[in-house]
Amino acid sequence: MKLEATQLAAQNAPYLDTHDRSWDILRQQMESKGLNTKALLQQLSDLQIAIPSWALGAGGTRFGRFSFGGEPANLEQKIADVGLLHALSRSAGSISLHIPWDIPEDPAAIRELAAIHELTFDAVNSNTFQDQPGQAQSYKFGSLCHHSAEVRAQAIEHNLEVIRIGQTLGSKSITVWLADGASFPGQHSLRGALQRTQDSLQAIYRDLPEDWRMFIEYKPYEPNFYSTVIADWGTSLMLAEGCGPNAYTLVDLGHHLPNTNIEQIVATLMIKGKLGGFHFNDSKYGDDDLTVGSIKPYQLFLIFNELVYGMANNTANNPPLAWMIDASHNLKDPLEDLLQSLEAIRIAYAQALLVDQEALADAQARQDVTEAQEILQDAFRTDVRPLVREARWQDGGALYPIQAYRELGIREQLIEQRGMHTVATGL
Ligand code: PSV
Ligand code: MN
Repeated sequence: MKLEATQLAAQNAPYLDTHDRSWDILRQQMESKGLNTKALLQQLSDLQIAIPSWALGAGGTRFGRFSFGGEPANLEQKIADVGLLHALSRSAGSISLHIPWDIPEDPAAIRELAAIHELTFDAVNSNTFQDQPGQAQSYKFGSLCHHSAEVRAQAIEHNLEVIRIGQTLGSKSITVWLADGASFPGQHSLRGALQRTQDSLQAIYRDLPEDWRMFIEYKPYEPNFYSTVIADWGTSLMLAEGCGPNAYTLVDLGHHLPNTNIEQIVATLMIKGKLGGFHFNDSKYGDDDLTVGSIKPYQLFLIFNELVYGMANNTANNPPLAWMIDASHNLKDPLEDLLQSLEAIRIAYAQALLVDQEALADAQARQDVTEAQEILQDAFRTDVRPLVREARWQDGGALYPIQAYRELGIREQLIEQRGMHTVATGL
């Protein structure tokens, strides 16, 4: 299923007047502050987010899974779903695949299909946290950190295989997330596990194509509950530095203990030129994988404030970031949830672009704490939705993506085409 421009134009028509009125007010307000609205629209339009192939179906928890019907059953259908998101939002221009869940049988045909939907392939993800049927060695006690050289060799080879698959699709990066760790004190040597992980990552890095980047995720716990080998950004950074210039740390917003100051981590990594990208989501307690911006929108804004500053003052030559969502949906229709996440990301970005950085630096220099807070919150409390909507509309998307999704009966059509009981590969 593919949405045509004419369908969206007809869908937008009745809402255009209302949108125009709110956009006029905001535009005048921004221009009176000396902001360049044309440049802002361009910056928003340029922000494209990769959709994770594993988030297009019902995620579920270990206690249950509730289907939505019409879920994509294969890679072609996943691409079609991301195509729908991109047509509606004009901000989901790529897809991030997880191997072996998404091995393309005919890469050329898959590339062609993606091009029809105006999509490219972002980072490919390896999976050494599950055993696959017929696999010689088990990852039950770790993969790249494992005590056994055979297990490590198998895990290294899997990552290289993921890179080769990514190359057939035009990907330029691999994201490595390891579940490796221990659930009980004494289970393994903390030092030995870290050392072996470093060696294994270096072995993968040695074969990384020159124009590729390797992203290393970190996460404090789950599935292991006593220690995780790559538990925090510092360990990830150390391992990335141990690999070489094309290895970077990837920040998944859900991979922190409660109340961690993520914007500070972002600032620190950018100062080192070692921030590779993001997995956006939101959480209250742990790696909850909830809709972006649903729990802590101010944190998201503060993260974007650091990003906007870091991209404008890029002294360490941090390369362009990989923007990805990593979410899971148990209650909401995944496509509606992803549309909400895409909107939340652009809203936070737009708000951060409004921050008067000069005035903020000045307030900081004068130790005017009150004013510094006022400056940030003035931007955060601006309703930038008309700006985000205008950027999307100018790019040919829907003024109101979720409303359009519902009014066009997209889920109903997907159920009709694919049935009620399809199950997407993924978690
Ligand atoms: C792990 O929690 C993670 O964030 C990693 O990115 C995985 O690859 C992804 O979730 C999907 O399971
Ligand atoms: Mn992740």
